[in-house]
Amino acid sequence: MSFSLAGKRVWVAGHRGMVGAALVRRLASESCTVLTVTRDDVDLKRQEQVERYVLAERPDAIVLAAAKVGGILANDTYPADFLFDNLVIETNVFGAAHAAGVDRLLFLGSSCIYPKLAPQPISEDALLTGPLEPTNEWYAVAKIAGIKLAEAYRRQHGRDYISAMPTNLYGPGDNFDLRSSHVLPALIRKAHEAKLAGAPTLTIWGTGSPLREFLHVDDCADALVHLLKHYSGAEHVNVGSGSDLSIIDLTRLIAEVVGFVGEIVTDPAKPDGTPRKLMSGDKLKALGWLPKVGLRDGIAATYRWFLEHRAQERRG
Ligand code: GFB
Repeated sequence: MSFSLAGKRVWVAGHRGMVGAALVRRLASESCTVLTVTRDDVDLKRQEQVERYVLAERPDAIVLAAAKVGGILANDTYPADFLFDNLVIETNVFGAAHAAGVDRLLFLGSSCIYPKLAPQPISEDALLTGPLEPTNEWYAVAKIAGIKLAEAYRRQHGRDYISAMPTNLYGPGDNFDLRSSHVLPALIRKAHEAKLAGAPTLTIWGTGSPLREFLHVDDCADALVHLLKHYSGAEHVNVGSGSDLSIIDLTRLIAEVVGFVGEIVTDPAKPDGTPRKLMSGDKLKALGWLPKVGLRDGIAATYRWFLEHRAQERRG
């Protein structure tokens, strides 16, 4: 299968988010026109605004990277927001795309769609084979609905809509707010602040034993463009790095990169979440794609981005 991006108009919905911004950077090297619109002009939660925009702009393809996202505590604390906002964004964008005759759409899910105790590494066909992880089931249900929307429009209307399931992502543009962030940016910030303060300890949430797979967002964007150009099919495709590590080992690695030399302390009162969610990358590999950014290099680059961004914030 081949979908040429040359001369095409591609709308990146959610271009201000970490993934959307990486996609815009990556698509700059394709000979296509990238369409973006801010929330002030088009609120993706307002159906008529989304319909009007898509009808007016007539993109040839849409990448739906807009979503309400957050780490384990945010997911657990705001279940209604994670379920409702994501469902509304998805139904609005899929509905507007179909109504305007847009025939190509790439939907982004998340590795948390899989059952909490799925056999590892998790292959695509594990979807809906068991109960979800309770801390993020609201978000997972919304993302499963998105996969099913893509599949349903394909089945009923012959639309070429596809879905990708990225693993835990990190990189430039990440959220470093400790209340809502994912673990990797949270630990970069905690390690940095502990180093500056000369603190003897750094506290991480949970037991430190859960295993997580991480992928740099630039690798993710590259994989998504690859899928956009080369994949058509009803089944979603996992997008991961192929290896995982424990949260405690991740903390040690981040402490080393940042230069924090104190002790790492666990806080078992905070949730661990799913014990492991390493995805199988076989399908994407068979489609001819492999990741490039190693975890240590990716963390170092993200730490540089964090320092630069903070410096800019202070100057601004
Ligand atoms: O990245 P994270 O928030 O989300 O947490 P999930 C991963 C693991 O890191 C959990 C631990 O076991 C956390 O308890 N952790 C340790 C920390 N210290 C910290 C910290 O300071 N901050 C955070 N945030 N975690 C999310 C889902 O699950 O993954 C979403 O809730 C989505 O729906 C996303 O799927 C990719 O990996 O557990």
